[in-house]
Amino acid sequence: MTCFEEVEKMSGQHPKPVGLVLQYGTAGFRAKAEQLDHVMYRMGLLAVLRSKKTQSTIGVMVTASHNPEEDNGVKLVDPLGEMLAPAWEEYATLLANAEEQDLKSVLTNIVEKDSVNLQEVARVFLGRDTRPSSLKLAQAVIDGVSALGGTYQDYGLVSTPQLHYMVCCWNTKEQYGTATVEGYYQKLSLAFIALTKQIPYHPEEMRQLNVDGANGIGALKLQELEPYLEKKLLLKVHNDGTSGKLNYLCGADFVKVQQKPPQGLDMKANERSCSFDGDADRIVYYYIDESGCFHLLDGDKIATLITTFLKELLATADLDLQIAVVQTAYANGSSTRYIEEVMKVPVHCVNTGVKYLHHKAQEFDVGVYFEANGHGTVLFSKTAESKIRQMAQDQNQLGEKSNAAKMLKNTIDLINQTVGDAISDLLTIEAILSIKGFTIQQWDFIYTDLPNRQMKVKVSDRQVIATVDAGRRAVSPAGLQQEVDALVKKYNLSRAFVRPSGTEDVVRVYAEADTQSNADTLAHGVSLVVYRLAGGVGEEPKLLP
Ligand code: 16G
Ligand code: MG
Repeated sequence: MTCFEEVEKMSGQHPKPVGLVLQYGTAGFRAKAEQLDHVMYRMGLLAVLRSKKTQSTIGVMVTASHNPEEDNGVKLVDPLGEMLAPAWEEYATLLANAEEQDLKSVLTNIVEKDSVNLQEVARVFLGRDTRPSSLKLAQAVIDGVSALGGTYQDYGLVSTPQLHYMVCCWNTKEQYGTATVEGYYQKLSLAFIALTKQIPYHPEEMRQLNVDGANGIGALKLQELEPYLEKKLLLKVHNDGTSGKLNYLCGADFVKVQQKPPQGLDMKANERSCSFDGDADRIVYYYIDESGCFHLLDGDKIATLITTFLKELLATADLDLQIAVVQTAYANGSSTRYIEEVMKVPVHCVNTGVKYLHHKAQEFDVGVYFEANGHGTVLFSKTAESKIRQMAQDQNQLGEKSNAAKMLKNTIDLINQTVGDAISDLLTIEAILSIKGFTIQQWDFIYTDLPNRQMKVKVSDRQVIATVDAGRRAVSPAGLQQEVDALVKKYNLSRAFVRPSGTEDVVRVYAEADTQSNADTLAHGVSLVVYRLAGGVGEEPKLLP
């Protein structure tokens, strides 16, 4: 195959560090930026093959999301804006780890196994985050795309969800929207303004929202969006990247895991604030009350708010559509109980990782999925969408029913159905709060979170831990789950689980219980069990001070 000659020639400029083995994990490849040049080049190659195979445009996003600034990563986006198909994740891993001299045969194997027609044209959409290393790594992707004769469009600095959106728009012949960043702002802002049309302008302090941009791409993109919002929403963007470091002491992951406000954001009591992560596909809200106590409104609270809103609208519109919520093991027990028992909406628990939630949510007319960490969106089935659009257009429908259908239609247009999107989620949440006239406290009081704690344990090989039941029970090493169960029994309203991280070389421990101190002690106890039975390395886990 002559077309691989150029690939081999160019590959010399993107050498693979000897002995380096990486895996296409939960969210693509992630590693120290200086280790990734060859991976980027090869993902450019793979994107071309995937594009030929699907006869569609494929996305390549250069980002390591909430990881430290020194890291980087890459993920591929499939034709409708979904995550890369699992079989191709394996190809990605094989390709990234192939020694120089085997590159050609790995490519040939993929082509043969998946019957890729090399004569097809290939097109790749490329995006990158604000990391200093991203520009050079994006160039390596371009080299890969070009070496295999593909064409590309470089969108430059975009959020991950913007790239997903663009890929979906292009491949649906722009039915989903216009495949430009302006098209994205226009679609979202029009839907936001239409959704909140009947609400008079609230006083300025209610329209104001503090946003911690994690010193990343989200801050830049929000500033571009703001003029489209006609002052219905006043965004005060902090950690906008002009001075601070990406994700350092700020961002959604920091706030969620540390359960405290980010640095660089001076909040007054009861002010509504939120944080994005480094590539703007996660969002969490929070506030500080009059006594200085910090309150976090995470993905579970967001899912509850959005589901309440949608369920009420579906009832008012008298639309018989099935709504369900998809969560992971990290969902706070109080949220699951509230959604199932009070709201009477079915909840499904799946493995950690966006692709699992997304996939499950596709089974319902209206599938709301959120990870506790703030990644989530709503999926509407084709049937649901057409019923809603039809009713919204129907001149014979009057009053409340017609109004509810129109609001549902605008919500469909506002939410990014390709993937969780901090900007689109922010607008959806703000619209709902504004329509319901809710303060952040009223939203927070819907249910009370169970105190919880997350810890990490370093072990020599985290793969010794195998889990079942959506990551909630460990089946190896032997005896581990029994010891966890025994510890859990000692507390009230308690729950704990351990799972190997898909993005870091650690085992994660989660515990919740009736009080913070019980959750802390339980998490610590479980961490010690992991350390002892799963080959802990370094210092023993310590109880948090
Ligand atoms: C990635 C996943 C996220 C998941 C997290 C878990 C995507 C796009 N992102 O960030 O959904 O919650 O990994 O990380 O799938 P962990 O395996 O290290 O706990
Ligand atoms: Mg992210």
